[in-house]
Amino acid sequence: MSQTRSVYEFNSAIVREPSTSVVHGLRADGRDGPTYDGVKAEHEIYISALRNAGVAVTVLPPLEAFPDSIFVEDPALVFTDGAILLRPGTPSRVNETAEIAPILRERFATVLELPAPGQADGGDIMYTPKGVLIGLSARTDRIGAEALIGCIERLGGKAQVAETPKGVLHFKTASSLLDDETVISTAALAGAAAFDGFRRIVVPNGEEPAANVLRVNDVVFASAHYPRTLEILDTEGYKVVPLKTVEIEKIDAGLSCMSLRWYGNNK
Ligand code: CIR
Repeated sequence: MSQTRSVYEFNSAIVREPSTSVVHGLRADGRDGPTYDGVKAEHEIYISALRNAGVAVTVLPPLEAFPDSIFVEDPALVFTDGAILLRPGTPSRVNETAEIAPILRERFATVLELPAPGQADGGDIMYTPKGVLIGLSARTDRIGAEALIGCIERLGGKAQVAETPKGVLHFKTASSLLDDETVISTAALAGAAAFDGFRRIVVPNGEEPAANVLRVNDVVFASAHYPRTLEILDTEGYKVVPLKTVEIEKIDAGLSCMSLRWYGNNK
């Protein structure tokens, strides 16, 4: 991969407007779902935050048939040198890939497809300067992860498999890259071998969802309602953009899932 810039330097992103069916988005427990208006409001502020961070954002129309399709991070992976179409690991989301495929083919000269029968969700995939980490989870199986390593290598990158703690939806639900040397995670992932060589910041107990932050250029998007994590990030010198995630958290989502981001001239 001809990437000489930071893996969190982006000038392009794709997002998808929530559909009214987002109120039926997947969630692990029997909590009430979000309201459409609440998700829409959080999404609009998120788009503004991306634009304020210097990213050109393409907004795709809503897909009523896919309640979780606002989470465009999951059906594909994008890099400066190409894109990879994934196979999401839950039946209601598998066909989101076909919806995003033509959009990516318009923008990237190389678009690879994850070979069958493996499955992988973008939420399990973390870009780091040392290579891509692929968390195994209920959504990303070993066959999918190994096939994905092959695809990433074809694009000139490297990747390795990591473990996602039990009961956690995605690897990045519980961890994120903050800068070239630092990751933030829940206590459950703090000792992960995948993070050897990284400085580690651990979110306080009770603030686990705050581990899903999104570094975009010189700012860090973080959930607005985890005050102890916000204070740690501030003390560590990060330029934090607090964003409300109350509604999307009701369907097990965080800040990284709502965009596909890359650096390129292929917007
Ligand atoms: C799902 O279960 O697929 C959605 N309700 C949430 C997806 C969140 N995506 C992500 O963290 N990358």
